[in-house]
Amino acid sequence: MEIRDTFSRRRCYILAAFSFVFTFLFGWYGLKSSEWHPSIIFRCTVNNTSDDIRLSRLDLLSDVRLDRMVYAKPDVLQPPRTDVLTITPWLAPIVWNGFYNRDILNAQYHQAGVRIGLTVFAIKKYVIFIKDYIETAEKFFMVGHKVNYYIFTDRPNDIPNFTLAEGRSLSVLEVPGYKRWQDVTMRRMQMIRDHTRDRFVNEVDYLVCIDVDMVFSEHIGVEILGDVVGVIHPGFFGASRKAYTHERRPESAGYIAVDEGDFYYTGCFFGGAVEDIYKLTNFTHHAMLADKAKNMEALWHDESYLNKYFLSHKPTKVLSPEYAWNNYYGSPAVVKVKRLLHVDKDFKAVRSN
Ligand code: 5GW
Ligand code: MN
Repeated sequence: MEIRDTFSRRRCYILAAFSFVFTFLFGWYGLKSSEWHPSIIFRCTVNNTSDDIRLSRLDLLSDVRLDRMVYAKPDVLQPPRTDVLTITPWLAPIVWNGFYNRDILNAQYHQAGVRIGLTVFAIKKYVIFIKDYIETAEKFFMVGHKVNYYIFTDRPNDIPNFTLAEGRSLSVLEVPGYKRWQDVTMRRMQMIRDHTRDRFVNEVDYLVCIDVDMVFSEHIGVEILGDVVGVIHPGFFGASRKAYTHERRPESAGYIAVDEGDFYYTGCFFGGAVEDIYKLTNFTHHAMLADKAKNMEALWHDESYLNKYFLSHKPTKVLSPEYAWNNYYGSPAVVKVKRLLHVDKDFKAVRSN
């Protein structure tokens, strides 16, 4: 009797100590860290593939809980800046430095487990740009999120090996190098369309399409994501409609009248939800073909057709020229941060076949 009493009391002590340690450890984890963020628990229950159950460093990167974040209250009467337009007449935000909180956005998109594809073309001699492009993208592009790089090239052997951060992958897609440079740039639309339909829809939620003759020089993150995303050309943000270099011949499929057009969007950077990129690239490719049938080509090639698309399919998010800067345009006061920079091209070296 006595023996049994002692035994069960000891067992009771052990149990109590154990449950104390257990509660303490898990309680502390729950409060202190985001490893047990509700989004992760949610993802573990809905996705039962082993890959998703294993917590990776990417999951740990959500070091903020959306419901426990401390930040300055948005002030209705005090906009952070008053020097630039921040919303279009169709109520799409225009993204400028100073208006958004990266932590909130990261937590939101992380919770959704967003997957982003970055397409880039390195055809013929333009392969020389790819090294700096990918290396700087690793530093500044969507850090902490899932990223697939898709490099389209006719010279797969000239694409170097890259060491990528966790959650990021790179695919080299072999494509033809068109003879005329105009075709090299314009056919990008067709190639993005085809690969979107055949592959990208199964792999990513958003696609971002950026010229290769660029380097990432500052943070570019999930603030750029939206269904249809265009970037204001750095040479035209202060220009009048008349000065926009849209295609002005009414016969062209890229035609925009002088009293129409919202912004002059750059052709070097566009993005959107993967389904919307299919529509955009399908439209612009068909516009190019329609002109080709008439033996025409719009003034600024794919850029002209892209601007035409955005006229009737207005971007749901517009990026300021911070996102496609060119030092040729100097350093105007409104551009506080240059996030993506055009590389000065040695035209002789890259444009002769
Ligand atoms: C070559 C000669 C003249 C114009 C373009 C090319 C070219 C473009 C090329 O030989 N290879 C190639 O991959 N491209 C792709 O098209 C690159 O992704 C490039 O960034 C994009 C647009 O051409 P860019 O960058 O020369 O156009 P701009 O308007 O930025 O000067
Ligand atoms: Mn370019």
